[in-house]
Amino acid sequence: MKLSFRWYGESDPISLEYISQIPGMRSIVTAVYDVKPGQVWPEESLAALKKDCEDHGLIFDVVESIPVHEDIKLGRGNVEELLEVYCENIRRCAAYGVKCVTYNFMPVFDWTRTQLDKKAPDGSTSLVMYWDQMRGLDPLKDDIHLPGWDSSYTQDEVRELIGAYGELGEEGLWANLERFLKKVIPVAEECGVKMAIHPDDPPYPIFGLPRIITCETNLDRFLKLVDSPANCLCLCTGSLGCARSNDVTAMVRKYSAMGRIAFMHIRNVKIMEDGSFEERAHLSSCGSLDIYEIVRALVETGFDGYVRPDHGRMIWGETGKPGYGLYDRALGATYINGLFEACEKANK
Ligand code: DNO
Repeated sequence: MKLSFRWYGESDPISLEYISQIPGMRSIVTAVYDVKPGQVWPEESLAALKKDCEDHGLIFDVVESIPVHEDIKLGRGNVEELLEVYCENIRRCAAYGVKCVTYNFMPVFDWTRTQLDKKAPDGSTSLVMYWDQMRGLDPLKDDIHLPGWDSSYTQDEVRELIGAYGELGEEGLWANLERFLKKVIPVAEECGVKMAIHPDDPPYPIFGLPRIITCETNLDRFLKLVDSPANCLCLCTGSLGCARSNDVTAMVRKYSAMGRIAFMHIRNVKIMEDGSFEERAHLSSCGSLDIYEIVRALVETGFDGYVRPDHGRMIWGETGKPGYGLYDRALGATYINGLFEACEKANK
């Protein structure tokens, strides 16, 4: 596996120097952040990312994310032109050494949580989604801004988008995803890039918006849409893991054996009795997922893709971007390293 760490570019309070000091750290996962979805990424920005990483002994070879414009997902407006831009961005990333591009196909919102700083008894804080905080919220009526939602949309735009996705429905979203893949995957194949779709987080409908990258049946369907080694998963254990019905270890074993996981986001999550969930420390005993079994499944299936510790808690008084502090993600990286070393030695 190739150990990686997400870095938000120059404005990230965590320096590349600090990241490079984490044992075994190899790759940087980042993106061009000052360009809107649907626009071409400037070559100078990509060149600067590559150079910054190299100056710190790190490799810029994973992009998270090239965002998919809502009009591509909705299949409206100038889709062909937007798809062209998307392909051009893949080509440009590849020219600067990128081997894996992450994206998602979630309508309107990326991940959904109800609170970003829930305090645990030990004083650490983390992201949570509690149903009793969600219930009663109606984005069509209320002026709500849940954490993680794109603040660039006005409330009216959000309402319009929700209406449009309601009309589109799940099958419509599948059709638009297929159209996207049929255009993009051949380009990725040509330039040696693996496209890695991130699952919906959480993997069930929120406010009636269609969600399709959610479970084994749907992941099977997704991989068959374009049956290519460049059409892969970014298997996020914490996203799939907050639906009790998902057997994350079995999914990892199956898709890794098929060679269709390009990128692993590893983190733990605790599912509560009512289906709410809390992000927890990476250690298996801290949450509902068995991280040891997940790593063992990867090792036994010869996984050689990218791995990153995913969201960390805020600990030791650190402040910053929720989920993306240094300390707990570094602890996560070290734990992941330990599990891989043990599983690899046992597997010899
Ligand atoms: C959350 C991340 C996601 C992910 C996107 C990929 O912290 O894992 O925001 O980057 O869904 O497009």
